[in-house]
Amino acid sequence: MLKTGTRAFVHHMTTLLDPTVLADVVRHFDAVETERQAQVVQDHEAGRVRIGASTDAFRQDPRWYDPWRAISPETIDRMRPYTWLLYPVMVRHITAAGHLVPWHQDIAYVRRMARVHQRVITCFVPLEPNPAQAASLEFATGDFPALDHVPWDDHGVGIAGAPFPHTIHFPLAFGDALVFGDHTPHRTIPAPDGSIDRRSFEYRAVIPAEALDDKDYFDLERGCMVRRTAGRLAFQEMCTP
Ligand SMILES: O=C(O)CCC(=O)C(=O)O
Repeated sequence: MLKTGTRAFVHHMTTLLDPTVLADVVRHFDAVETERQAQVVQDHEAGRVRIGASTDAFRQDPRWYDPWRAISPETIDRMRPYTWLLYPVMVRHITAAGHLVPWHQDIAYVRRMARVHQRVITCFVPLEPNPAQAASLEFATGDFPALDHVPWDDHGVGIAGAPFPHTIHFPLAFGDALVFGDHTPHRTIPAPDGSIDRRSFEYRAVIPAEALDDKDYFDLERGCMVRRTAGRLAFQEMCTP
């Protein structure tokens, strides 16, 4: 169960997702990446590709939700009350210094979206076989209100300077995730050997009562996509109500 009284937190969740399912998903990632990343239809997609993020065609693959389809009740409890994942997930393959995301709070990114959720959490899932030796995330420790952000090239916005004296990062294993609140300042850091070549997913999650109408989510409890319209729940794909 995650706390709701603070929006500045980070948890290293060991073995959150089944490494066998995740490895299958990574094979699919490698198989479709080149073709899907070439499908740049809108300007904002070109900007995303420039920072190591993904086109809509790459993001909108339902297989990215496979690691969540048959999870145990204990795993759902670890994510509660944030049990609806936004669709589509953010997919990244960073390979260059310009792909490193500057210090930011996710609330600043969320507020730039077409439709704004009041509060989200992020579940960062690294896809490299040994994530501890790959580029990762660094977090500022402490409690934070929503901080000022300034414009930041294709990344959109970032926090200026190097403002955080106390930071932390985590030795991740394949199947682990980092779950953090939308006031938690964080940035991308290169691998311990200085290299930058990392695939990852960033799932954003909300409390179902705080979900938006007419938008798709993946419901961890039902193991399928759901959507609420005028307050009524509609199920998609193979879903057991
Ligand atoms: O994937 C990264 O390196 C950065 C991700 C990030 O900043 C986020 O999930 O908010």
